[in-house]
Amino acid sequence: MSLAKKIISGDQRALARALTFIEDGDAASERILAELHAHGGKAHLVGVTGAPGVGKSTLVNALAQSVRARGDTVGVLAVDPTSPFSSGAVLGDRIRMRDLAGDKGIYIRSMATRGALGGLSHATAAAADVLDAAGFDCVLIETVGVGQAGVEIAANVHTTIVLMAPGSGDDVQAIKAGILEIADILVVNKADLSGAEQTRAYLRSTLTMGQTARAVAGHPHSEQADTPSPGWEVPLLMTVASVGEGVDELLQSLVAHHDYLASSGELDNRQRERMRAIVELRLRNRLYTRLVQQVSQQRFDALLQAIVARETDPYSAVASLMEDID
Ligand SMILES: Nc1nc2c(ncn2[C@@H]2O[C@H](COP(=O)(O)OP(=O)(O)OP(=O)(O)O)[C@@H](O)[C@H]2O)c(=O)[nH]1
Ligand SMILES: [Mg+2]
Repeated sequence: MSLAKKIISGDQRALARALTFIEDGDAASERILAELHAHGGKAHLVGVTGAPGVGKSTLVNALAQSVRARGDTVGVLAVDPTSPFSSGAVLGDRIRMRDLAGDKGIYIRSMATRGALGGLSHATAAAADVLDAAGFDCVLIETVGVGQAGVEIAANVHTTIVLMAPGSGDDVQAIKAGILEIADILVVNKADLSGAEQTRAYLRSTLTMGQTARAVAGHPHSEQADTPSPGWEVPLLMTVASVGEGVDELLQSLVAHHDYLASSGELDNRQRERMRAIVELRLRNRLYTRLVQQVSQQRFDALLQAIVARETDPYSAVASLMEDID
């Protein structure tokens, strides 16, 4: 039986092997992903992002159990862009999750991205597709919301949960980095700490400003001006992930967002954009590989030398290289 068939039949060891292939950028992953593709497209893909230490792992852990309690199956990916090793927190969660040992309805995996083709974002998308094809109803993906990684996750999922915590000043930084724009659901975690209410009030006013600005900017010229859709108002929730407070409400918002996406046609749009990103990245990689195969190292080095010597420029050099490939 092929690895893909084993994955579809619920073999979690096969699933783990496929995810390792993806992590390592192993060529075998392409074949597996190709075979799995027809079986995907059913899972609700959810990204959870936020600054280091805001409680992402703790929340994902609690959310996963809440999803299970509802009777749905759940796959969890903790993606670490910085370290080739699993972070302590994730490992700790894994051990805690052993309480659920024997429950095939839950699968947890932390992923680093050594050498994965196309980097973190691509490996994450591929891993999510594998869990989707394996039949999990919900796939939760934790990424640290620092810089690009935080923003890129949104392109890989259907619903993005942005997590903040009181008192760190991270909220201001995050807002500057554009993290609010990608939030479908905004959560203030560590609501048990002082300052949570101020953080909520601050986010509330920022959200309201953003939504007003969008409504004004989008009104007369927007394509949807004459077909008003109910739209989605970003909920602002409070949680204490460490004791599971507010987690059921968060799950309700997740389900509501999925319903909104499905009924508004936005789910189809997001699926298409995900596939477009995957196809474009593959094409870019393949074309670049072809170029590297067809242009000799000497030719490349000579051009580089000429650029450094200012005898030619990078733009003409690329144009000239493009003429070399068929
Ligand atoms: N007081 C309080 N502490 C919390 C809460 N949620 C999580 N924590 C604690 O905050 C710390 C960080 O939690 P993690 O879940 O590891 O945070 P994270 O965002 O996954 O961290 P990284 O993956 O390292 O970025 C841990 O000590 C948690 O126990 C909460 O709601 N209230
Ligand atoms: Mg974590």
